[in-house]
Amino acid sequence: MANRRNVLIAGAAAAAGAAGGYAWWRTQNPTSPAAPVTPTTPPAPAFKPDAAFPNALRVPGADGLYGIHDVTDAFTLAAKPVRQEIVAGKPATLLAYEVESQGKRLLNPVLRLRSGGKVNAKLWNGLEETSIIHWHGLHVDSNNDGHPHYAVAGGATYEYNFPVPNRAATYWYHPHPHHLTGKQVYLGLGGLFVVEDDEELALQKSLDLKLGVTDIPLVLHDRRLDAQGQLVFNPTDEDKADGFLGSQVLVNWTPKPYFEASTRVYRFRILNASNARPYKLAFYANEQRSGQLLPFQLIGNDGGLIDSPRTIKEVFVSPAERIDVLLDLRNAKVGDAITLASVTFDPMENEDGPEDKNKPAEKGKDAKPEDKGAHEAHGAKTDKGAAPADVKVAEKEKDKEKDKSDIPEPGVAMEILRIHVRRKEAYDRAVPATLSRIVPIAANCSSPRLIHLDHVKMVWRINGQTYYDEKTPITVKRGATEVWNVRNAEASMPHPFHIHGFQFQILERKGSPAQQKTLSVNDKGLAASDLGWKDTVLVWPGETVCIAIDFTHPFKGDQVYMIHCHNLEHEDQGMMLNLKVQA
Ligand SMILES: [Cu+2]
Repeated sequence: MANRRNVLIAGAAAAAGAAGGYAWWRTQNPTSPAAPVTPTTPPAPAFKPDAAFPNALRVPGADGLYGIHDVTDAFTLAAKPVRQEIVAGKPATLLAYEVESQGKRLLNPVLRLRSGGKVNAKLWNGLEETSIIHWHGLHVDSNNDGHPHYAVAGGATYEYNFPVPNRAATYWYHPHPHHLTGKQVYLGLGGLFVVEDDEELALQKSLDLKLGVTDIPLVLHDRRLDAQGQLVFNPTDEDKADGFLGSQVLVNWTPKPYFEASTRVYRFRILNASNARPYKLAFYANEQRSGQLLPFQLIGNDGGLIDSPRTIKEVFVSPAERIDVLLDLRNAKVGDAITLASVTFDPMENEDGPEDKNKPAEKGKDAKPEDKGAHEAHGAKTDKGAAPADVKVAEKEKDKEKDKSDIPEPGVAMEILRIHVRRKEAYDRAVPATLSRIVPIAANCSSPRLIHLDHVKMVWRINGQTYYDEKTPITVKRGATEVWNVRNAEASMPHPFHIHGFQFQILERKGSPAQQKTLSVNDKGLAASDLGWKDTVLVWPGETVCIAIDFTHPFKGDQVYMIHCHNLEHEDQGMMLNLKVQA
């Protein structure tokens, strides 16, 4: 079985190379050094990034912003304002977690440790307001979870002491003080928490992956920057209701970034750290912007590796979700350019109810030929036909854009990262057919607990309720396996639903919009990005997502966690409830 899968993957790549089919467009590139006329390979021509993406992507390294910190001994995270360039030559004020380690200064470090390892960390709050750190995705007790109840004042500290039993995955950490999470995350606070185990290390070895070199975290933040390169955060009432959106997507705090690659397999660990913007991520060849999307392999989600690689072309990633993907550039040519983009979608596709929707063929009849150009200009054409439904969306979004200056509405296409293939590399590794074993939680959706996402008098609520520190409206028994139907109202918005302290499994999507159904990989309506273990799930208007959670834990006494929408403006306005796990 393993061999057969390897053959299929290798075969597909070889066929694509021969036929020019899947991706590797065949435009002649005069600067390509692929066919040297002299015995010595000429030096690669001077590299000039294109004007649209002029800045080298910041990647995690030994120090500075996103420097890698291997967690061994106790350390202090100082949350404070720092001077940091976002736009080159324009130092900006950013909030960051500063860690001093072995003479190095790290900001928002990538914390890395082995599964089963211990964290002994002190938060020093150097802000002029309360704060607390939430370890997003980690299975810890309430004292260490970063519940807003434990937020500390400026100048105060909070001690964290916990083991990390989680399997290998890309988790993250960010502030969680009530009413202030959106602002503090937006202004810079947050970082990745990479857990490794034997399975993960075996994968790194088999694919020759190295964090920060060929295993690249991509943290997506949509942000508004002023002419001085400073972050702008001034939410209006409308922004508070919808979520605060940026005008451009920064990657690892790099605006308009490019990444130089060689002809091999790259891993991208993508975190959507945006306050409110969901993305529909895809790769396409730069010269064929209107052409087909490139396949890539999804290998993991929020809670780590899935069972086996899934070849996909598009994936929704809502705020706080992570995806782990492989991009195979073995058949690319030096000089090729690939773009990572968010392609067009309709965040409100289902708002009139799923019954009237999911009929792309009928919608298609309305499409006018001239719409196609506008669609292609958005770089959003898929290989699933002309996608005329998307054309109308693009037009609708364009109208909205006019109203809202330079802030693209959710679902408007945005280019994110340019990847330039710069070097030939001999690379003969094969992607393993089996990545992990996911043991399904024994449960079905027959008698679920209902979690209803809706608004009351235009304020977002869960089960009609808002957040009170002292109230615990959701109580479950320790050790219980619960099944929840997370149902979003039709007249709603996409809500990324997050549970603290426990990874869950998605059992079924019901009443999904067509754009979600199209990505299904099984008869339960799950996309590849829904497989395996999750801590956050995107729920569309009119949709119900059935999830299973095992509330087993090793901690003493009652534990109080939370459930909330990870649109940070929704969370801050109270779309959040305490979740008590009763001993
Ligand atoms: Cu929400």
